[in-house]
Amino acid sequence: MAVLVFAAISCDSNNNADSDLELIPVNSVTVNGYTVSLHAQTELETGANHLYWEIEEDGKTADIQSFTITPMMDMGQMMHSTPFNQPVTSEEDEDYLENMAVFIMPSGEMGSWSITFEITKMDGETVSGELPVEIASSWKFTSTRSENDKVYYISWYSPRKPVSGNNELVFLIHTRTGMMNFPAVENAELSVYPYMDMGGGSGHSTDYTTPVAMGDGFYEGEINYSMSGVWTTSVELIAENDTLPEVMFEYSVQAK
Ligand SMILES: [Cu+2]
Repeated sequence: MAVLVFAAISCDSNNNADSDLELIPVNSVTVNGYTVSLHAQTELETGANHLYWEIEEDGKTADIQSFTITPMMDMGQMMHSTPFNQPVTSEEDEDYLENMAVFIMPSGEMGSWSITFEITKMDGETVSGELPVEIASSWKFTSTRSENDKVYYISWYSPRKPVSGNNELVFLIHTRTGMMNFPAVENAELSVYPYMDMGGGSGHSTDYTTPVAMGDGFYEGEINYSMSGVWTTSVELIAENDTLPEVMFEYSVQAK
């Protein structure tokens, strides 16, 4: 489902420079003759990332039964995972297995990330390993907490590169039910407000439609930026009859 949503967005937004699959290498490791290479569209960062995996044996795409992953952050006192799904054949390029991972913290003094993987070979034997990854901090991710301490992770999914004029406005929302469990929040309501501060106490909003639930934690709307420059967008989440503390995204919109 996530892949379908992504594909739909790519087709709709002809202003999007990365709608063609252009990948950069992130990291790779060889275990028992299998080389596992991770690619992505940009450097990995907090919020939603599409991960593209290539598994090779003797320089050719390996014939395997399955490939599964688990992203883990080691924080010394504890370890935790993050919202993610398992790789499936990419619809954009079938040479890759593709999945999405929403990294909830950047790498740094707090801890380090790695993605553990398991390959099931055709004979049923398994090969496992891990790939360290570096997660940069980005403006596209934030979180908010309810009074009874339930945490909600809010990812700014689209536009990844906001431009003046019309953009798909898509958020992705998850919660946490354990250190390894981060389910999508499917039936929340969002209240958003884009604003441009023009200085001297004046400012303005712009045309937009409120993102609505599309399943799998995706909330889709549209935004039409009337100007390039620095914008903020506040997001208020109403989940389980609870209105959560407002969060704010701040980013710059490029002239088209
Ligand atoms: Cu962490």
